[in-house]
Amino acid sequence: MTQANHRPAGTAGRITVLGLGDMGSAITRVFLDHGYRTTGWNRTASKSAPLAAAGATVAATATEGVAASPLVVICLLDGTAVDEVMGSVEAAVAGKVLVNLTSGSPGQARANERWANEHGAEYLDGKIMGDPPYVGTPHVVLPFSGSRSAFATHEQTLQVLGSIAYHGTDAGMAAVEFMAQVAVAYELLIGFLHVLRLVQAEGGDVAEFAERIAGSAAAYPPLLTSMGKAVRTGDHPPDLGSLDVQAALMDDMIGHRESVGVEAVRMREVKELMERRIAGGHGAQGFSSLFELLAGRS
Ligand code: FVH
Repeated sequence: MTQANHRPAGTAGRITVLGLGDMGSAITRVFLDHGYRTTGWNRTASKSAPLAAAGATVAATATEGVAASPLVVICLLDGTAVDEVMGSVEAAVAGKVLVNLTSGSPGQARANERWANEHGAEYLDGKIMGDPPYVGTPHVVLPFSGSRSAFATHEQTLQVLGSIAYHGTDAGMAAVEFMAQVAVAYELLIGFLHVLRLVQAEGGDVAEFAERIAGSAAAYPPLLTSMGKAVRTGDHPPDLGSLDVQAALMDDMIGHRESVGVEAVRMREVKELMERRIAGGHGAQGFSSLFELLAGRS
């Protein structure tokens, strides 16, 4: 093990980062900047050099890295890499807290926690919502889940990475949060692109239209939170007006799109759900009540 600068022995304030790619390197630098005695390991050793120059200790093997600190942060490419590296350090993880920040599914997180617990380690799963240059600022959001005691013990340390939140003892919930947040973006933005297609097909200026939508986006936060409460309680006030009124527009929405060669699959889904909900006697309720049909209720 090479140490860039000599520090007293002992493990207080010691952190190890396994994986010194773009994100792992950014995380290591933030820990160093906050005075943590940080050890780094990377499969390709050359990537460790800049971190050594910044004051990190470089571990020659992942096992050496795990042995160096009570808190081990894992930031590798994917679940396969995590499985490979964890498989190579099995004996060393006993008594450690493993914090896995690698992207992955809720199922992978739960399997990782089982593996860690079977090998005498505590496990926290975390996901990184933000890019490497912003690590260490509030702009990077990190949901965590898994061991409540491990989170309580290391919360202050993890807070240096960005805006953190604990999502409960189910190790999969950080991944659920990450996937859901990304899904909202993709669901909203693919619909937005289809609307831009509509505007363009009618000769409108898509950038000017986007500016107008951006200007009206302020109306969405209260609508989203009220719809979340409506879905939780099952009480669906007429949010965008009643379904009876909203449904009356749908044929025109679909017909217009198809008249200019723009797909209408999402509008057809909305129309079909509205009509089913109205037929079920819920025409006075709002758009949020379509959730009941998505959840398999009439
Ligand atoms: N970069 C970003 O903007 C996003 C932001 C949101 C979160 N993601 C996730 O962060 C994880 C790491 O991403 P990254 O950007 O650091 O990725 P790379 O720069 O490609 O570094 C990957 C590291 O993983 C190591 N690695 C890959 N496969 C293996 C393996 N089989 N065994 C051991 N290590 C492996 C790789 O090592 P090397 O190629 O340098 O030897 C890098 O250290 C990721 O989950 C993103 O989804 C980033």
